[in-house]
Amino acid sequence: MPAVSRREFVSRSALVVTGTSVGRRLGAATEPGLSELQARPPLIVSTWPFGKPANEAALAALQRGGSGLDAVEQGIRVTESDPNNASVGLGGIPNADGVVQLDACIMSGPGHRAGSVAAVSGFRYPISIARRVMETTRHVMLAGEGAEDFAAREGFERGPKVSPKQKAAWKRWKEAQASKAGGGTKPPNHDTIALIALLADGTVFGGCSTSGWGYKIPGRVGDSPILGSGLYVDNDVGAAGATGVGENVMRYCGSFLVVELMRQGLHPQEACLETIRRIAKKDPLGFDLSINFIALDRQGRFGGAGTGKGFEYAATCEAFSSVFRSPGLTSANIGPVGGNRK
Ligand code: SD4
Repeated sequence: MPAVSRREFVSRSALVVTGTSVGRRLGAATEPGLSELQARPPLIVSTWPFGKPANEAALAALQRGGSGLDAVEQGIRVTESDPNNASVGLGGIPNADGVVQLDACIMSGPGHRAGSVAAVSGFRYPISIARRVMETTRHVMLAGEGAEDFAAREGFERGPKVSPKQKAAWKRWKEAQASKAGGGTKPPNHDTIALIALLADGTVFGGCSTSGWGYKIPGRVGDSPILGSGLYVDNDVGAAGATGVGENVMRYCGSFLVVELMRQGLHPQEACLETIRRIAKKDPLGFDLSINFIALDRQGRFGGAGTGKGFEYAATCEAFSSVFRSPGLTSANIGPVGGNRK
């Protein structure tokens, strides 16, 4: 990977970052300057405003004396158990067959350990199953029926394969698909929780969980359970996580790239921006990719970046728990060199 010179990077980023004014209020979220994006650990950062209560649960787990893995697991379980969250856990939007299939992974910086499950139905807490895969098996990833059999043997809590609310919406979607008008039905939005944590002792942990792309082809697995794509942790450097269209993250090992750019010295937010720029330069869709990253490093610096107008993420430490708006990259402001590709 070519080294990115900091001077070159900063001057290029000035061309493409939207809305960089320091501390500007955007709705409930603040878009701060880089110098504000640093906190004394323990520090927890996660995707979307719904990450804030998850972060707070993670911090509480640490304050009770829990480990970094406990913090990640307890935090993500908050989101997985929210029946109103249509993109994480069993309240999520189902696949095209009307069944919610969940993806999740967890990573420990110490020991560089990882566990992952993909396309799991009928269990409430895929993040906990991923942790159990990591801690009790010789494998890293279990998928589909095998992962469900494992979860059943381990006694994990079950739940309905789809919520009544999402089942009704799926039926309407099916009917629209079957009718002539259905041809243009847009797939629903989808989100993910990626949650990364830096502990006071400098160790780094992370997890990721999603129900994935609504009405996806059964068996489809996105970036979220794929190490290096939806999540990556390196105890020497920091951690990164992704949300957005998994197909556009996993082809580029997006979270791994963010961490590698931090290893080269970039601030986490600059690393997220540069990753998106690198991906957009190669991809035929340019900046129309719908991808977003969060990152933190061992110095307690953190940040995020997304395509389009950017996105909102949550950061929590003992001094604050807030939702921030990331800068966004669009084809409109990249200029004549890389921009306006369709
Ligand atoms: C996926 N990346 O399955 C997840 C979904 C997501 O915003 O994050 N959507 O592709």
